[in-house]
Amino acid sequence: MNTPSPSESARPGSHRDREIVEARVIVTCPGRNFVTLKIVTRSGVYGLGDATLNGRELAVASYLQDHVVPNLIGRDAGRIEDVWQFLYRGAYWRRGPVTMSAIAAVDVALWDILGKMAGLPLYRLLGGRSREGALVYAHANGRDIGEASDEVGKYIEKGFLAVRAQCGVPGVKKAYGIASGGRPYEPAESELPAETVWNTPRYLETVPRLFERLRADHGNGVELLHDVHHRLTPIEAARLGRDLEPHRLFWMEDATPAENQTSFEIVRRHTVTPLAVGEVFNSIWDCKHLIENQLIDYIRTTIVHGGGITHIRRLADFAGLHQVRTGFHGATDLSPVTMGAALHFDTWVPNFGIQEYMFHAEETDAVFPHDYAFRDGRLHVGDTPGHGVDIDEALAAKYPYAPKQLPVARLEDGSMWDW
Ligand code: EZ4
Ligand code: CO
Repeated sequence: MNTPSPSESARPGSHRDREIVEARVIVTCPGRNFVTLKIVTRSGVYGLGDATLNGRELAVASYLQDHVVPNLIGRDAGRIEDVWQFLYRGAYWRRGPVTMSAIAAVDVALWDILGKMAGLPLYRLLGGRSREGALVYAHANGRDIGEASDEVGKYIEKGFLAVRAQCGVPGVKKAYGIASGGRPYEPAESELPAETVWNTPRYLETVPRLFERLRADHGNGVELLHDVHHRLTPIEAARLGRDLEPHRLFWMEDATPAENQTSFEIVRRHTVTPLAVGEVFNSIWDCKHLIENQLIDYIRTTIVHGGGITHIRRLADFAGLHQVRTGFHGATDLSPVTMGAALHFDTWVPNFGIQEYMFHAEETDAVFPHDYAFRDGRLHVGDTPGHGVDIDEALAAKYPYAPKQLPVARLEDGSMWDW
C-alpha cells in the first residue's frame, strides 16, 4: 500500500518507520466517557486522537473499530492529507458527527505522530506561534443571579479575563448550565436523558437582569459571554441580543438552532451583540452561508467534531477571509487530547478569538497527562513534540464505560423543545 518514492524511503523517518502497524480504540470513563484512538507505527512512535461524541460514544468507537482501523494497517502515517481524503471521499457517505469525529481521531493522531517524528510541537508544524497564549473563558453558574455573580467574581480572582455566565430561571426546573448539589456542571448525568422544562418568556426577562448585575458588580474590565443553547427562535434571539447590548457581551452563543443558516439573518439584522455558533457543526458546509454572509463573529466547531486539524484548518482559513474568528468548544466532553490539539491550533491560527475551558476532573487529568497550563487568563502549550497529550492506558482500563446521555427539554405543555 502507498508505494514510497525512493527519496521518501531513503531518509530517517522513512516509509517503513512510518508504516501503521496497529490502531486501538480506547474507551474509558475517568469521571466521564472518552473515546481515544491510538495509532502505532513500526518505529514505535504512536499518536493519539480524541473521538468522543457526548452521549453517542460507542457509535464512533464502532465506526473506528469496525470500519476505519482495518483501512489504516499498512498505510503510511505521513500521508495525512491522503488518509483524510480516503476516509472522507472513500466512505461515499459524507459528513455527520459520527463520521467526522472518527476522521478527526485519525487525523489528530497522525499530526501527533508527525510532530513526534519531526521533534516539533504541533503549533510549529502549523506555521509557528502567533501569540503568547490562548485567551480562555471559564464557566460561572449560579442557581440565581446573586450566586452567578459570586461565581464570576471567583473566576476573576483566579485570573480569568473572560467568563461565561449562566443562571437559574425562576419557574424552570434544571436550567441549562446549572450544576446540581454543588458538583461541577456535567450535562450528561444519567443513563437515559434527564427531562428538563423550558420557558422562553421567563428566560428572556432573566438574562438581561443577570448581565446588568454582573456589570454593576464586576465593571467593564472582564469579558462576559452567554450560551443560549439553541433555545430561542430567530426573532426571540434578536430581542435578547438587543436587550444585552448595553452590557457589551463578548458573544451570545447558539442563539437559535442553525440547521437553517439563513435564520441568522434575522438575528443579525436586529442586534450588534456578537454572535458565536457551531459547537454541533461538523463540516465547513454547516457554516458556509453563515461565514460568507458575515452573519456570525465566532465559529465554535472544534477539532474532534469537525474532521480534525486538516478540515478545521480549512474552515478557519475560510472564516478568516470574512473576519470571523475561532472560539472553539471546550466543555469537559472534549478530552484533554482535543484540548491539547486545539490549543496548538489556537497558538498558531491568525484569526483566533477565544477558547472555552472547563476544568476536567482530576481522574481525567490523571488518565491523560498533558503539558498545557493556565497562567494569567490564558492557556499555554508546552514544547513537547506533537500535541503534548498522552494516555495512561493501565489507569484508563480501571474506568470502564458507563452509559450516559444528554438531557432533553420540553415546554410546559410537554412538547419537545431544543435542549
Ligand atoms: O452542552 O458540551 O458551550 N458549551 C456547551 C456544552 C455542551 C456540551 C454538549 O456535549 O454548550 O455545555
Ligand atoms: Co455551548
